[in-house]
Amino acid sequence: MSSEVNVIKLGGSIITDKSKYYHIRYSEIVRIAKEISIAYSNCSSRIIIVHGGGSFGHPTVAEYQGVPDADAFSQVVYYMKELNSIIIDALKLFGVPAFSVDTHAIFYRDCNGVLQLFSKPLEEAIKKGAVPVLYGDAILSCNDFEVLSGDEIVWRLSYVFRPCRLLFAVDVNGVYDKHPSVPGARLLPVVSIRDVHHIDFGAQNRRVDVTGEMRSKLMLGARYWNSNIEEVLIFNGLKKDFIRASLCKEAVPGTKVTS
Ligand code: IP8
Repeated sequence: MSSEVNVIKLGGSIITDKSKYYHIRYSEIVRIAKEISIAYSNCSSRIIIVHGGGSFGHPTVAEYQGVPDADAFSQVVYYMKELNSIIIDALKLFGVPAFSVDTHAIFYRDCNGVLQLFSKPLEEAIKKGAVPVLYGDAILSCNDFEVLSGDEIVWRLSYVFRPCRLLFAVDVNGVYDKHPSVPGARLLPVVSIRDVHHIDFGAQNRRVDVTGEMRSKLMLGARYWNSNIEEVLIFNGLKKDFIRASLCKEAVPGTKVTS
């Protein structure tokens, strides 16, 4: 059993179908829950799961054109909790002691733009072998409401857990130097967050996504990088056994992110 905390982000596009509204990918969720359960029993009980908004969060935010008021806030939270419950149900089906942590209840953006977090419950849960499941969500900020991406949650949690591994399970094989459909596009085995501005993300971010995809994942890394981070991996969470293998520290094809 390894001692570091594994923070794994389940991208919204692997747990939902983003081409439709409020559409769950049940078979993928069940497979993922089973893989996490095997990893929990065999390799690491120190797991925090964060999932994206997928076809629950993003269309709701798009419909309201952001989170302009209390009504929009309430609706986004409502749909995200629906999605979160489905993930929790699947994990519990496979015996993972997962429990929901409402992002909007522990995160707050202060007037200096700093993302404040009440992390104590997460720290205690990890010590006791419970598996917190957070999600991209709407949160309260100094003057307004805003969307907090699951990616930023993952990077922010790296300040709390030492050492930690950050695992991003997405629906592509990793970071490419251009869109994979472009002839000659290369999967990058390693990306330094210092080189992020050289990558052409334009076509990689073609879907409707209110928080941005690969680019913002890496830009956030540049902002949050710190010495607690042992490893950052972006890999294809739709490939069978990759999620289990990543949690068990086995080699998984993908892109390693370095400082
Ligand atoms: O899918 C966004 O989280 P993400 C959450 O991790 C909402 O970017 C509410 C759209």
